[in-house]
Amino acid sequence: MKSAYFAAFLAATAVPALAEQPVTLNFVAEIGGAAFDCSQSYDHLGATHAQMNVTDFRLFVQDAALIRADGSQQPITLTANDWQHENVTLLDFENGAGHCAGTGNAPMNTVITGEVPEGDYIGVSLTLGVPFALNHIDPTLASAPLNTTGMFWTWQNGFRFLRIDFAPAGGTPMAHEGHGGHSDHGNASGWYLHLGSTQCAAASQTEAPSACVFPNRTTASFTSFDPATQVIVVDPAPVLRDADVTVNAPDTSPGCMSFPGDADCDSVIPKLGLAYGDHPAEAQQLFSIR
Ligand SMILES: [Cu+2]
Repeated sequence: MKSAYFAAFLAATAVPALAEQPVTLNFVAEIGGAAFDCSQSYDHLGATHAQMNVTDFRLFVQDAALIRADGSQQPITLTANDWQHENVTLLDFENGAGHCAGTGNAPMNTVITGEVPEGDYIGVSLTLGVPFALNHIDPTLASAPLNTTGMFWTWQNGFRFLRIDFAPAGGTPMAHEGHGGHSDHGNASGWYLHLGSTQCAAASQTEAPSACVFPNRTTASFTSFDPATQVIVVDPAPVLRDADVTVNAPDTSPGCMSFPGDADCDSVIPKLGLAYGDHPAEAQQLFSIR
């Protein structure tokens, strides 16, 4: 009697094996609607329609998910590889050639790959960021892609979630050169768009923080998206539309690096979907679908 009850209990609680279906999210990088290429220059950037080279173009995406018709989200179980670890993917659109020879490297990745339970999905959601639990680690000891030192900021702040670096085309010098608190920038000869967590309180510079005042993770959701036929476009031009990328605010990081009190960020961070100082968040304009 007791064993029969136990067998029935087991049968009732056995989880049927759900078939999985592979999913690939394809990304394309563009600058003002033109395909991104390290060897190109791009016109009409920012409020002054500047001509700029792009010298780096990489970003971390966490928590990629497909959306069901009822609005619920199915996290994508990522394929573990050199570009993906747990729930984070590094997208790398630069090939280390041309204008990207300074900070870039040859490998590239333009996809998120993984699987979801078989089902009907109508949309996609993703977050620009590195999860807190993975963000404040030692990159020299971390698994790929979190060993990408070109994306590492400081222990305290963690990784740059987004790194898109601009330099004036034709060698035109920047009007002001920033005097940021970073030790890793060398000559500030460009306008750098870096998003990451800021004001992360820690006991010391080499200890992980317990929290950040400004996590600066931003989510994009598209409720009608077919991974088989559509792409996710990453384009910083709409984000920079109202910024002058030919000047750096004096005594701040060169360009906009998310740190509080940098006038170069006033019109930029809100267009990433995040509040900045007394500038409220706007709809994010970095990601779109096509
Ligand atoms: Cu920086």
